[in-house]
Amino acid sequence: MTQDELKQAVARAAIGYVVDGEIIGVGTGSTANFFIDELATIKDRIKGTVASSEATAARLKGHGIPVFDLNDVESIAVYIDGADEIDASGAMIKGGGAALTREKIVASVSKSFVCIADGSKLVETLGKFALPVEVIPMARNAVFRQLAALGGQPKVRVKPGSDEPFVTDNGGHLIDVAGLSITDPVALENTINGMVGVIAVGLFAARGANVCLLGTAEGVKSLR
Ligand code: ABF
Repeated sequence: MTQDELKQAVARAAIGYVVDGEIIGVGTGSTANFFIDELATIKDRIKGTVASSEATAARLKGHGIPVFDLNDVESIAVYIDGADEIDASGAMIKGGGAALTREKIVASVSKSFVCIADGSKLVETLGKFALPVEVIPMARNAVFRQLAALGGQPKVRVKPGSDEPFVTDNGGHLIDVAGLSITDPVALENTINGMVGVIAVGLFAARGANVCLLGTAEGVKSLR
């Protein structure tokens, strides 16, 4: 099976976690996009969605699926999203798709977090994927120096074909930190969150996934 077929399989399996009549939190990325397309086939069963990025909101609206502002929502039954890496405990690195901050916000309000990923995302120790950190632009270089002091190799994410910093949906810049071996994800998440100027770090460890559906050649496996 191709990687896309594996992603599509887990996206289909995630439909089983959709709660009828409720609001669903929806992630960002190619696997989440497959989930959105599957969700469209049962859109009459749900009240609506909260999106984790402008791109996800546009795709949902394109299917005629209601998209609510999080400030107008009391609770979210389940959050369904991809990941860049996930370990056996359900801790994740997210943010390759530049949506980590809103993903973390929507996940934090959701009763349950279902991660959907192709099997290649499962790792023993997080960190092979460069850890994304969203920062307030004026603090970019100050945070960059602190991240380098952690022993990683930070790099400012730039716009394609440019050396201008990429700008997120929230007006933030992104620093991707390579070379970290994250043996204590919760501790590192707290350390980086404590750096002044950091908006969010792409470590979802203090609140990881409750369920992780992995697409493999042998079928969809539930990690947790
Ligand atoms: C999103 O899913 C991002 O946090 C993460 O980067 C992305 C994974 O992308 P894909 O599903 O395309 O592999 O939640």
